[in-house]
Amino acid sequence: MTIRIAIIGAGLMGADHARIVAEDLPGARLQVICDMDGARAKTVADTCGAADVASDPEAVIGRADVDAVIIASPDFTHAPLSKACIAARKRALCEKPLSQKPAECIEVMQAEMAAGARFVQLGFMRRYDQSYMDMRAALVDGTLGRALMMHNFHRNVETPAADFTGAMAITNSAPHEFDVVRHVLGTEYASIAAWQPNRSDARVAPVVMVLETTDGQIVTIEVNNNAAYGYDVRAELVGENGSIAMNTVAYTRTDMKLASATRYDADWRGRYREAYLRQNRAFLGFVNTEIFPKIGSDCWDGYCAAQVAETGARALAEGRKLPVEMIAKPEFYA
Ligand code: ISE
Repeated sequence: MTIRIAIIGAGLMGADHARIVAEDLPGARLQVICDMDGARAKTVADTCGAADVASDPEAVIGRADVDAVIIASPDFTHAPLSKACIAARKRALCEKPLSQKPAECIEVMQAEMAAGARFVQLGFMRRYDQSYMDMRAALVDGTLGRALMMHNFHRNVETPAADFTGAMAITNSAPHEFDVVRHVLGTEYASIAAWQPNRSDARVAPVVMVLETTDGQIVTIEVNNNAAYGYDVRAELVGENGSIAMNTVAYTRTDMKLASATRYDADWRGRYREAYLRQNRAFLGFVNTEIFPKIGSDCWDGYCAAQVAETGARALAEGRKLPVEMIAKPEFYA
């Protein structure tokens, strides 16, 4: 059976998901592109060959000719639209974050629990990136020994908006790190502290975080949303037997005029191309089998990321380390 997919939101990520569904997802068909901006929806639909365009997301979710939904609309719509998908009993791949408010994540979990099944997979695609998969495998099979530390760098060329703040670096960009690190380590966070150096201009400075896990590991995270030179993500997992570091991913190197150079992408879509593809294939498997993908992010993971992000933003504002206080994990998400 061909799965008919609706994409809600035709911005950068919506357009990327549309391309993946159209070109790289055998067994799926692009049914509807939904966006408040009709011209934008039409451009993506025409480029990717979607059957239809629409502007009302709730109506799209309810359509009989839509089997599954990809939510790529603005962050504040993620939780309400996830709940609409649960109510319609349709599987959704929801871009991160589920919500920036932990309480709203809990509401989505409650809706799923009441429905008695999982419906929402979150777009924390880095879990499907080979570098992090290698790190996780080395911990699971024991070759690296006990994990001690994980160091992470997350650099964007520039902020998406001029009024971007340090708190937003923690609630918007850092959730990728929060999620993938707790996935690799298989643990939760106990505390977080955050600081920023001074810049010479009004742009948002990097945020540097130090976290302790409940299992006694130390995690460092730098998020620099104004790194200027390119999109650059690095990570190193240090265990008792050695360390595993992510290599810079570049398909080519140019040697010329006594110099050797590799290129950086301007944003994350190239760096994580393979991860998005694997994630979306896993989502299609979820739609077909109703079995939640083995390494996918669920609503509990969305709640955890939101809770640590919210605590991190407070730790930055207060200039001190704060405990990460989480609700007990519902049995449903075990
Ligand atoms: C941005 O918020 C994202 O969601 C991207 O996936 C991430 O890679 C990027 O660095 C973030 O700033």
